[in-house]
Amino acid sequence: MASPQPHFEGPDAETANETAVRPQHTIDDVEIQEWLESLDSVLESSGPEVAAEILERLRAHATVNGIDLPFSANTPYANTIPARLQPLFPGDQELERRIKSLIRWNALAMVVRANRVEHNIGGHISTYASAATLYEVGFNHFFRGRTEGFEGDTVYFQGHAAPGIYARAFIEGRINAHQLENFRRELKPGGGLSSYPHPWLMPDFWEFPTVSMGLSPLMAIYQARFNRYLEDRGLKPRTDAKVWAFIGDGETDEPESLGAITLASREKLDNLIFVVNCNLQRLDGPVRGNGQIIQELESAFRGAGWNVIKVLWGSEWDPILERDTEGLLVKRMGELVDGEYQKLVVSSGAYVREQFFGSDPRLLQLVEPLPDEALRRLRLGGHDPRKVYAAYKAAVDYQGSPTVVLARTIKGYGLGEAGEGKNVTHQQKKLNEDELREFRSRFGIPLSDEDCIELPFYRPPEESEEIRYLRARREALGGYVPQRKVRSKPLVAEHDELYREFLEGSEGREVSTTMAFVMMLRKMLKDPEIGKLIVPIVPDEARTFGMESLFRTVGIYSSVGQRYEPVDVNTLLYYKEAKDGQILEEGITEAGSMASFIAAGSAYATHGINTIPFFIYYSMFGFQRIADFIWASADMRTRGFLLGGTAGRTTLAGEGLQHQDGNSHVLALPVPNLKAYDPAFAYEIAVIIQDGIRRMYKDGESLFYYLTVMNEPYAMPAMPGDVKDGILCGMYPFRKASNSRAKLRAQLFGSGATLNEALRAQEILETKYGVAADVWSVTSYKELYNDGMETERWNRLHPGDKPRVPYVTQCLADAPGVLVAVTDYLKVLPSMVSKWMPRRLAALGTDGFGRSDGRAALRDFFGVDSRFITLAALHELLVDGKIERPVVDKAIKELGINTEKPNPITC
Ligand SMILES: Cc1ncc(C[n+]2csc(CCOP(=O)(O)OP(=O)(O)O)c2C)c(N)n1
Ligand SMILES: [Mg+2]
Repeated sequence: MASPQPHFEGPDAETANETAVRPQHTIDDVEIQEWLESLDSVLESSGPEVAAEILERLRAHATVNGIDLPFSANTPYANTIPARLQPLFPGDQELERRIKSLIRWNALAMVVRANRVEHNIGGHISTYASAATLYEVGFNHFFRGRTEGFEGDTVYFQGHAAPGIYARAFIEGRINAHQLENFRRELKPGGGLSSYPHPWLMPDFWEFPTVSMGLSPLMAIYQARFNRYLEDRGLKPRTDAKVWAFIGDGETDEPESLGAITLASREKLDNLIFVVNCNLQRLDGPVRGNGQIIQELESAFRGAGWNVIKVLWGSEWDPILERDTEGLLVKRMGELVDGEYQKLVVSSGAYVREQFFGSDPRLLQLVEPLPDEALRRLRLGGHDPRKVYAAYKAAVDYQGSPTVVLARTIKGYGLGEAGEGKNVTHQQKKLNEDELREFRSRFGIPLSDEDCIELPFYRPPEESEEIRYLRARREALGGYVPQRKVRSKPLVAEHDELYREFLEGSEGREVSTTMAFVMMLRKMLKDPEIGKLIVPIVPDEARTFGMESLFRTVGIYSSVGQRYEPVDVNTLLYYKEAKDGQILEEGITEAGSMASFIAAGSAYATHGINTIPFFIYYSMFGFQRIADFIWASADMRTRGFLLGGTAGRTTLAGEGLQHQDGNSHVLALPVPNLKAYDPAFAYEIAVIIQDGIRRMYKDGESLFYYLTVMNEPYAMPAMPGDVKDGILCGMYPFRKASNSRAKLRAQLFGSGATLNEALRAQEILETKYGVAADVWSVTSYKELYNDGMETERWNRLHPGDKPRVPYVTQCLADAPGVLVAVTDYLKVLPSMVSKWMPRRLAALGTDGFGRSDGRAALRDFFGVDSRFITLAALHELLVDGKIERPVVDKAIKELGINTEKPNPITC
């Protein structure tokens, strides 16, 4: 077999370099042997710490003497914990093996049966097959449930391993056979099981949505950090609870997977354990056919300061390794690339002997006493409970940094010809009769040849040893995992006082909605009930939003306090970091900030604490950039407020096309439990936030909120009467026409910053063209759309009942004249509700790329300023035959509109 240079092993690269400049000396085996023996004797007499110290000193000595040792963050391709340092396995290994086998069987049965009933319904066998031992050791010995007295461990399960987690819950008696039968068929009577971990679909079971790859590792890191934040701020007692994240080796290709690992080590998150299931395969084939994914990950994690524990070889290798006094076997292990390792998995013992051990006669000698069959059955570390237990034990005991366990496994383990280690295994969901019988026999499932091909779910009797053992283990560990429960108590106060001042306007003072929001936030932070629960989150944009005053008042969270005197210490608003700081200043990571938002917004369930996150960010870098995290937070029933700052395509002046957001309200449409608002005035924001806190934290609704706030200053009016319901439902009349008897009438709809343009147009229309226009504030097209759709749906399903009327239609029942809407977002927003309006709607919006320019120029460019609104109203009147063409021609001239300017969508 060809043995290309391994990518991450240092010595070979080193020798290759050296041969170019130095005469080659053959290494004297005897000399090497002597060095190894002396190291062994130090190890034996003085232990690993002294041995490590000597090696460190040797390395320093070598450097001083001009030996250029290449940098390597890798250790040899061997288990990090040698056999002699392995703790005793505390469980009943045989019984645990039987339980695991039953879970394997049921996991396989549920997927194969589902696909027999409904062709192509999907599901995965091979992921759990590779990870079963990794999970079972966790379930039997490590994952602690949430109890009254202890918060419990937090486990992120690999999404595609869900069948195994269901199968365990079945054996535990938490999921019944009917549900298993309806895996991936949730709509069947009596319910089924969702394909992957989805708290939205199974809110009593799953806690964390993990199946979109890369999200869970990042979420787990920020979850572990948020746990510390809660402790440092005194919101929960300090505990030794752990956050476990099980991820695939292929999954580590996602930039999010490794993107925040330095945060974890910087924050010394020894409450965090990653377990990477290194089956060396992803969906299509090998993860690194030409390299070594384990060594690559080791160097990345070690380089980032993590404690890395490799679990590569099972116990069967120990005696062979012991016989190998020259270190040849470990060297050989490091030589193969993953593609070769995969080949060994599917090959015979004779092939293993020839290709793996056959590279050196001394290696062959090591395994001479073993028959071929024994060579084929040399287990990998991730399938050996003793090795996995040792790794987990070391991981939970480790202090000072997070730990990653890199466990080598075989994808499709146990599937034999049906897919073990094969490239097609990821999608294997059918087994023929022989393959089923073989699987049954291999794992000792008590089913006959005939019965097993029917794939019955198998659960041993209640009083069986297996069930009693499994129950006892879970009891000892505090209950079942996963399990989701809302643990927080609802808030009680109404908070009217908090928001009252914002309902009264700014008395002519010009402020932006961002400033108004920050003032509100400042007040909320002082509130006796919710003050301490607020979690302000910023991705390095606090100054952009005028929030720097909060640095001083509530502090920026830092797990180590502030070890330096800040450069601006003499100023009022100095940069104050503190151990009990409240602001999460995440640095330039919207994804990380969103993960903090998720941790804080789900603490009501995870910790029983009603933390209320306010994550404020540059609105263009929200939905556009991290929509998948937002979707996951929706799935997870996260509560809180997302604030898209500096929002609006024409309101954020100067920044150009990458910054100016005309999209986010469209991108917010698909998220079902997200309320999205584009408020124009401070009182609208106050009403929305007060109501949002009530609905989420008093009434316990699974909602979250998105508000866009802008940086354009203008006077904030007082709330015009009691329009709270209108604000929340999506629209209300802001300013009626002064002359409602006029012959020419119009209705103008503005939102956010464009509301002021509509108000200016109202004036122009009235004073110059004799058109009396009413102006409406549309706070949420999404609310209007959902209401209209629901009304239509209900009417369709109840043709015999009195038809319901959409809210938009009700609002406009007596509203005369032509209709014009203007938004700083895409025209589709107003257009999507026009069908429920009494007449044709002219929609103005900002479709197209942005430009770097001032607000006035941008609003001219997109055609959304007061002049274009005026023109749109006049044109609608012309189409209706209410005015003559010369009026419109004249208006175009008077308004200074260039009729030949290009369409912003095409330029
Ligand atoms: C973001 C994302 N992209 C693609 C997929 C589709 N997908 C599902 S499993 C899989 C391969 C997983 O490989 P690995 O992470 O190694 O897990 P294994 O099943 O081998 O344990 C892919 C590409 C996904 N679930 N999420
Ligand atoms: Mg994999």
